[in-house]
Amino acid sequence: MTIALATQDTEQATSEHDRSFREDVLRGLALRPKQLAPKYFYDERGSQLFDDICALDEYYPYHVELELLPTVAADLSRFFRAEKNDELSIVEFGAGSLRKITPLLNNIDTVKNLTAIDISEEHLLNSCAELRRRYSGLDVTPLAQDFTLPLPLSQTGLTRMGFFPGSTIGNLHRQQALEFLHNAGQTLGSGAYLLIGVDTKKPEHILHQAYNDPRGVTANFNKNILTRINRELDGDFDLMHFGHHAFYNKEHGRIEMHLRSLRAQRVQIAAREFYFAKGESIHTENSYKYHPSEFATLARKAHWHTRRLWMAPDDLFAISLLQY
Ligand code: AVI
Repeated sequence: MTIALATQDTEQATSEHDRSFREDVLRGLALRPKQLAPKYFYDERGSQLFDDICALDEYYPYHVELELLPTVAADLSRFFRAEKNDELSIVEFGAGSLRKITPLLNNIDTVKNLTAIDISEEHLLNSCAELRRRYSGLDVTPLAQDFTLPLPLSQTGLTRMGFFPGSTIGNLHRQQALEFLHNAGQTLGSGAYLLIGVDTKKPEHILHQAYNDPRGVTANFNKNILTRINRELDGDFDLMHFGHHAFYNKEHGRIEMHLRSLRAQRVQIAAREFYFAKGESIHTENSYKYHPSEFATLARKAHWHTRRLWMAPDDLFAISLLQY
């Protein structure tokens, strides 16, 4: 029953998503500098490429967070028992391939249900089916939509904990991050928890390697957004004439990813024409890095209070438990 309803909503959400993709792309490429929203990386192939990035040694945020999660989960299990929160309902934002939930499900035996929200529908449905096979007593509900928006969740009477791993919050501008935290608070409700992974500031060479892997997986991930525009919006980008460019912007405390035009060229998209000068770039992604105290201050502005903080070795990554 729950699943049938979620699928109906999903169809509506998909056509809205197609419409906003077209509008966002046309608007973004008319801006100076040109820009595209990183949420559009994640079609089926983009989600697969992101999984390939996570398999790279250079992309430390994935491995480091995954290694920290069993410790976090064991602590959380004790924490919730001490707080007398017997049964838990988890809402995962930007669920992707749902790999990070596994340490929580393996260590906290009071999780009764999981709502998994992600924009990439096919990927999400496959991951949810897999989780249902592995955790037979767990009620799993997929929601294919933009996780940054507020969601009307039905009351369960259980303690609710949002889960937002992977430092995906880093892909939001500070104002958007505040809005996400605010919306998550509204979605989860007063007294709810949010377990959130946040990438930290660190020596630049580590950051540089993580976003410029020698095998070019990150470059392919970045360029996939052009392939998607070609396919879905009748575009004619020539991928050979765009280059991946990623660097740490110290002033803003973020990695920036760009697609740089390697020559002067014109591109048609949805019967519109866009001109690119040689060297002009499309800004495709920011990945903000936060000192833990900086992040706690941001969270507090959205009425979230830090209850616990776990740091990975060498302070490479942070996981915070917030309460609303
Ligand atoms: C999903 N997100 C947290 C990744 C990041 O590190 O900002 C996306 C990514 N972009 C390039 N590599 C990985």
